[in-house]
Amino acid sequence: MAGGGDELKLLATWFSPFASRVKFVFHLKGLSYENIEEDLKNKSELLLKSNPVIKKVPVLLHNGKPLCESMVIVEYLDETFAAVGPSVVPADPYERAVARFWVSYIDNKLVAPWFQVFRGKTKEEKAEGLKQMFEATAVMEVAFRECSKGRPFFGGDAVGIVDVALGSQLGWLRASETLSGIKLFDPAKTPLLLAWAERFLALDAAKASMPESGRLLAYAKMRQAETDAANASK
Ligand SMILES: N[C@@H](CCC(=O)N[C@@H](CS)C(=O)NCC(=O)O)C(=O)O
Repeated sequence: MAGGGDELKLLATWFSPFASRVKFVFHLKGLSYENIEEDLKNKSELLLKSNPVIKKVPVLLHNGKPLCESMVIVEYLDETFAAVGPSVVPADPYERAVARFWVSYIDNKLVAPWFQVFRGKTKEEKAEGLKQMFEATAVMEVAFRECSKGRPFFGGDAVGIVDVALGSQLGWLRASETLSGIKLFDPAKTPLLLAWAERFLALDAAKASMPESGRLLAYAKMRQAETDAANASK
């Protein structure tokens, strides 16, 4: 793998879809890195020192210098190692700005409501989260048509930052679908996203960066049971 001379360490947890975004770029570019597995119930001094503001993974340590927030790290790696492997950030300023808009939309309108469904305290809260997720998925179907212009990815012929942002969430989205029996990506309503998801998951970088589906499903089941028990006792 490339990246010789640079020390790249990633503070992560195996199940984190946000850490998967960064791992995806490492694998896509063929950059060597050291994965440091965090226990989020007992965060290390290194994590607390490196990300004192939000105290979350992923954190990149580039030659010892910390950087937080998954998509900030993705763009930083893309720029810093521009000469190594494929690029995920569009070179054209307008296309770059549009792609960043969709990344922000994914985090605010799809991922945030998903947390509400998973962790919501009441049935109403969960139902509202689910409604918002379906609305956002319908919007992303149209966004895919517009961004891809008939090509395989949001980024066109190759994956871009929108693919990385959404694609790395697919493991959790699928685990949630299995647990709830509710399909978010639907052959009738979101055929383009359904086909895109298959394409994304078939990429070597996706296989190398995303959690194994059986292990993730067991973990999601356990977390769901923990959350339900905590809500029931309130
Ligand atoms: N917006 C952040 C989200 C990161 C995040 O939520 N990480 C979770 C793991 S999936 C975490 O570290 N949680 C620990 C905590 O909430 O204390 C990013 O994109 O990096």
